[in-house]
Amino acid sequence: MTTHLTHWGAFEAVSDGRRLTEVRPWSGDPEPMPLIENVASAQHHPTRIDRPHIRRGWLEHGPGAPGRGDEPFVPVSWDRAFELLSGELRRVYDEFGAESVYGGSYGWASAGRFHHAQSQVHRFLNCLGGYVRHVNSYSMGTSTVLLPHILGDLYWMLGNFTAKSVITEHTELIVAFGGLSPKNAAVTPGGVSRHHTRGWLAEARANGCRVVSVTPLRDDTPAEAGAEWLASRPGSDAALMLALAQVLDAEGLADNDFLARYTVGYDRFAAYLRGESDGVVKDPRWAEAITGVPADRIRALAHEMAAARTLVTVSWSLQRARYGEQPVWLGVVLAAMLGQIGLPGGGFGHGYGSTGSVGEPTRRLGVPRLAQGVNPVETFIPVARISDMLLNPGASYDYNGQRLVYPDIRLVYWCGGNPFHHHQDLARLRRAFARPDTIVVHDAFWTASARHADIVLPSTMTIERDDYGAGENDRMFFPMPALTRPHGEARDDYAIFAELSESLGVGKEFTEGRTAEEWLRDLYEQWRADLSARGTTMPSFDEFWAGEGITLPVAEPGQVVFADFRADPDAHPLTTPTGRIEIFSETIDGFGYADCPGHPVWLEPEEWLGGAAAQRFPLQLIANQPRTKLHSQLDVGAHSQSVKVAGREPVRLHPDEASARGLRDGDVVRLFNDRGSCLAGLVVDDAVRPGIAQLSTGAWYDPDPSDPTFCRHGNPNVLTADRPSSTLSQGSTGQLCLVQLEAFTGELPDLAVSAAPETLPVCD
Ligand SMILES: Nc1nc2c(c(=O)[nH]1)N[C@H]1C(S)=C(S)[C@@H](COP(=O)(O)OP(=O)(O)OC[C@H]3O[C@@H](n4cnc5c(=O)[nH]c(N)nc54)[C@H](O)[C@@H]3O)O[C@H]1N2
Ligand SMILES: Nc1nc2c(c(=O)[nH]1)N[C@H]1C(S)=C(S)[C@@H](COP(=O)(O)OP(=O)(O)OC[C@H]3O[C@@H](n4cnc5c(=O)[nH]c(N)nc54)[C@H](O)[C@@H]3O)O[C@H]1N2
Ligand SMILES: [Mo]
Repeated sequence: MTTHLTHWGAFEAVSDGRRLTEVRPWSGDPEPMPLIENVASAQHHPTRIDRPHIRRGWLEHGPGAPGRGDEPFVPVSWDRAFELLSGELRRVYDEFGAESVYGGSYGWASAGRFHHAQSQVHRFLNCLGGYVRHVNSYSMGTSTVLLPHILGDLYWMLGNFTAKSVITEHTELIVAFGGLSPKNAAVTPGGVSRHHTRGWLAEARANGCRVVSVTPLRDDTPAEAGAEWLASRPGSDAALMLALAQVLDAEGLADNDFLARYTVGYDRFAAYLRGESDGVVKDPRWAEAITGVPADRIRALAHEMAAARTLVTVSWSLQRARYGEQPVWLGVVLAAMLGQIGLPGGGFGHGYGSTGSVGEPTRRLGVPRLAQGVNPVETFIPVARISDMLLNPGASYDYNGQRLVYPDIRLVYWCGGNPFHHHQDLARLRRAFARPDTIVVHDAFWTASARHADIVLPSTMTIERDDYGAGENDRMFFPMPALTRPHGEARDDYAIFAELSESLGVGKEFTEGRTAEEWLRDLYEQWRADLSARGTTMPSFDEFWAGEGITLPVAEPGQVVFADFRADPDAHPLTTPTGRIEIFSETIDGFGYADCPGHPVWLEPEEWLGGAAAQRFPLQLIANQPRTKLHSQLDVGAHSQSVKVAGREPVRLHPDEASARGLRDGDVVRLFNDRGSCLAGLVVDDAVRPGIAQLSTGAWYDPDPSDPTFCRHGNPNVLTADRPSSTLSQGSTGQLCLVQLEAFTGELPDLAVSAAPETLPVCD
């Protein structure tokens, strides 16, 4: 048995050299995840890319030839692929410069840290002179920009949020906006070793902790928590939070000493709560009409929060929506009004149910990584502005107090991500992808992004190469020796870039004369020597490689976030402009953005159940993270396939919504709005609030050949809008949009995406 790490857990496997013959969860995992079943079953699937391919039109007519996404591919040898790609890279860098290459290449790739695809592609492009990069993420793009203005750096917080063990011991009430999802906490970037969300919540409950789960889906919080379910309208959390704040303010429950000592701007916010600034008191009755939560329940909850040690936690999904700043900011404000920030088990959290790492003890050490080099290009985009950038070269736009200009992109290089999974409004993305001269994709599978590229290079899967890895804030550092040889002619991204950089005259810069095996050993030994100089002893590389993984030390097992700020705000100020929690931000106010003013407010989104658009499209689509896979990864794998209905992605609907449409469990249905439509397989479930259609992300986009707005498989991103959360953060809003749903009555179309695309005879 050899151990291997994925973003969704560690497993032990036996291999015959070509495939895994036995897979079982890592013995140290108390709550193993069935997602590991996707790996072996996908490895030799017909959608593996077995050799380099070039799109026919590009091969015949050169860069810029139309037909991207519609044409067959021509298999070529590696030598031919390197010749064509290095020639094209040379042309673009020489004629248009590094500012014309988009190498942001957003995506999760695989868990192993040396073969981390983004590190590899960024290092490679830096050797060539740099590239236009992206900032922020689809995960937390809105919070990443907001929080430094009002509370502090999000990435610091994610590693330092109060430990789950402290919550178990001290917290009496968790108010979880967006729930505490065990399916999401199954995943950590770089891997989770020990899953324990259910166990943690069961223990907290046994210790007297109550959970209120504010979400449209009952199972966003596991049964073990025994949670009260408040099924408010999606997109309305800011109104609910304002009403909770209004009760605290009006009924003398706010901690005024805390507000005076640790925060700035409460008065201006309170004037809004009280209706002094706009004539509308934000009381529970006002919020009931918006959220659907009874006013009495809101008032009582505010009292319960003030009477208990309360953790207010907001999932990341709430900010992946229009005006997504507001519920995050208000979560901070509520926690400040309760006066519990910096106390054990109280205060504000963000993402306890969004990833496995939040609330894990803060790890003291990083793990070895390959340096990415220096990118001299200053131009960047907020990551979710990809279509805007490609469609509008030279246009200017606002972001976080800056005025920026979109570059003119000639070449797009993607390695380790799937934009036709992650971006919104896929028909628009397709138009955007038609613009550049050349699109290059490395992937192990024929994803929709690979099918929309010109030069497609087959990368290995993580089980096919030597690596090592540890998840963010995870204590286990695993060796990951290759379990099998590669599928077909697949190569490691590192090997591909090594060869390309050689032919482009920067081989020495990229490889520094090392093979991947030499890098693994050298990076490890360098790390070990650095630690040894600081008094921490680690095994030699050979011992590590032959072992079962090592346990990394943590700084302190029971951290309490902002405890030092609470103890002495002058000695330990926050990193905000005032050093205090900013309930009113002069900086944000100074930007003058109507869609994100100087203090948190309720703003009505374009697409929500309380608005006019719901007359035509009466269901709120929840496009959340999938339970049976990570994003689009290994969608062809056994566990992902096990929940499909007639081969389509499952969509969940409340029994009343199903019967109102004459639909039954197992029916194939069509979801649609003005942007697009898709098929899905119906699952009728009363865990879903009425008014909701829950279709998780991850089904590979399978456009109808005559209509790219129609996905035959169930990718919700043909329906979502390519609108930013706000001008401030320009974050993704993929979580929510409005749709209608009906029976699908036509002949069920075959899926093209579950087979390799059409290929022509080899050309060399
Ligand atoms: N509607 C809607 N859309 C969303 C979201 C939402 O909530 N709603 N959530 C968003 C979020 S939070 C995220 S993070 C994104 C995720 O978006 P992505 O991270 O782009 O999605 P993945 O499917 O993880 O894509 C990773 C790709 O890398 C490939 N890969 C794996 N290992 C390797 C390797 O070693 N080398 C190479 N070259 N490739 C490799 C995989 O096969 C896969 O195609 O989606 C976003 N999209
Ligand atoms: N199994 C699995 N786990 C994952 C991932 C995966 O792909 N698969 N992806 C990982 C990644 S990259 C990320 S960024 C995180 C994302 O973590 P999150 O963003 O927290 O996860 P989601 O599943 O998108 O959303 C969580 C829940 O929020 C609820 N919700 C949606 N809109 C609203 C709203 O307006 N108000 C309220 N109160 N609730 C709402 C939905 O019911 C949804 O199920 O998950 C990580 N974990
Ligand atoms: Mo994410």
